[in-house]
Amino acid sequence: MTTRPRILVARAVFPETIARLEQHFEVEHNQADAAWSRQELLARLKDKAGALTTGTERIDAELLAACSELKICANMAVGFNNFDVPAMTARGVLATNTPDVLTETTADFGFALLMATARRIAESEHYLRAGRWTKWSYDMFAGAEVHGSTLGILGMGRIGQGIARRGAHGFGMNVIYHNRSRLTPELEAACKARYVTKDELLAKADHLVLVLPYSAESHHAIGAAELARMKPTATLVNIARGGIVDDAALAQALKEKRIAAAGLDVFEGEPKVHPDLLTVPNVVLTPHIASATVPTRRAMADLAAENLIGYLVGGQPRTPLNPEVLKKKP
Ligand code: 8YV
Repeated sequence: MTTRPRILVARAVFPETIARLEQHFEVEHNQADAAWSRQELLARLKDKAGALTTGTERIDAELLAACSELKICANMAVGFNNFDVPAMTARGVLATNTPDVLTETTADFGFALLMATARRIAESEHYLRAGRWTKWSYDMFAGAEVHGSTLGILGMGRIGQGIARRGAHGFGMNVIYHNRSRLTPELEAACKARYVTKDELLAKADHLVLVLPYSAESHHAIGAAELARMKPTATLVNIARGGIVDDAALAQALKEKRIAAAGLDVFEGEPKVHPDLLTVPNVVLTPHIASATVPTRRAMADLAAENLIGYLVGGQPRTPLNPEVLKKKP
């Protein structure tokens, strides 16, 4: 009897994904609401050939040293800041993520958060539900203009470009961006986006959307100094990663109305949220749901499963992050 590879699914996912994986693997999966602790994850991974992770499980040199059977970690997320990719490559462990399948959905959400923030939708809904709407007033929940305003984008990968296209083509916005590298002229034309320095981006954006990957380099890319350079009428939207924004500095800036408002889907230390952000009214807070539509989450789970099956059973993984590992596969 041939033994099937053992894999770990670190968080609860669609039952259909588990059923599909069970056709090929012995699957141990976390059916609880909560994530396993680091120690528990490490203990459970020791005898596994693969893992389906969801973007929060830290896969680093220490864990890899303890899990000598591990061959692949398939993140069900496009972001992979939970992976130490060089350490994985050194150990011959394949890393995969789920790009493309969530681009448009996440860009939709970025735009929704921008609209909700600029037009004060959450704040006004709370007011109405609290029974406080008793009269009309000329300035009641008067927010910031979206159409025709300047949209700034920090990080111009696939999702950033999706937001730029929505802003330029749907809302006639003047789009400026800053990124580690400039887009090709063709891509800039498709998004009608103009490359600027980070300083110009901060100074000119009416709405600044953060879509850059998290790394040591982007840690607190928006802190007190950057917030001070923004217009007092500006809004800030973060759909990238907590840690890119200094949440304490942001809460202070919002309290003092040094910027008008913020929309945040990600937080430093989430699911904990900085207590000061919970008390300021001019911030829209959502629990890391930018990719959360049923079809997109299914597509992400399918792609992560296909990467595991492709690598451990046969065929090819679809979206490897360290393809050099494939060349060394015995
Ligand atoms: C995920 C994300 O929902 O893809 C990403 O990088 O942040 C989200 O789409 C999250 O990582 C859980 O899978």
